[in-house]
Amino acid sequence: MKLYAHPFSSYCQKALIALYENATPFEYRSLEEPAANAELAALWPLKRFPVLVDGGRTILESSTIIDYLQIHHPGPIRLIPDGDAGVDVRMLDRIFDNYVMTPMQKIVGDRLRSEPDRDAYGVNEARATLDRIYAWLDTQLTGREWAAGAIFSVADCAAAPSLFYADWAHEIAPAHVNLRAYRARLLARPSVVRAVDEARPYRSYFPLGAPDRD
Ligand SMILES: N[C@@H](CCC(=O)N[C@@H](CS)C(=O)NCC(=O)O)C(=O)O
Repeated sequence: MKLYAHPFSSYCQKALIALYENATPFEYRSLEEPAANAELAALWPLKRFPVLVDGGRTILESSTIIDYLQIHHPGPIRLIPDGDAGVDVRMLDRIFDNYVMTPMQKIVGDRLRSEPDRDAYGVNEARATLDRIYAWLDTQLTGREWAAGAIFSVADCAAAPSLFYADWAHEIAPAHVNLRAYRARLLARPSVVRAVDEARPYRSYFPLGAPDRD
């Protein structure tokens, strides 16, 4: 199995956390390497990453990669439970991607644009979305260890990098004690520690300036 990924990419960290949770063997095709970029372009014209290649099969989209791993390379940690519990973790996975990762990327991506191309309205909207989702998540997380309850799941794989970077882009208010404590628990989980540590050499890539913490 080959994973096309960059260590600093939030969606790649999501897939990497799933792989590290189960110590699943794979070849890391780092997108720091020009050859890996050329291979990625041939696999997926949108050149979004991560992309997983297993034999003749190409799997796009981080959530689907985690789904695929559980079916074809299962390990002791089942990140997507069966039945109704599976609905809960998939729902939260979509929420972290759509309402934490997307607005975070809007704020970060805007800073990479030249001044005349910046979108102040869109960035303000993204900040407002983050404020609303932080408040909602803070309530949801009352009494929970992980996103959906007691079991670490695909939702936590999505939550870890999205909250990691979102807090850098638009800080989680101190009043959101549940959410801040959850982010800290995620950052202490060994699979997440590994993904964050592998990305450390690339912190200068963060266009808003990486804060001196985490
Ligand atoms: N929905 C995709 C999003 C992937 C994505 O946007 N990845 C970013 C890196 S975190 C990327 O490819 N950025 C490069 C680009 O937008 O061209 C997934 O879940 O894998």
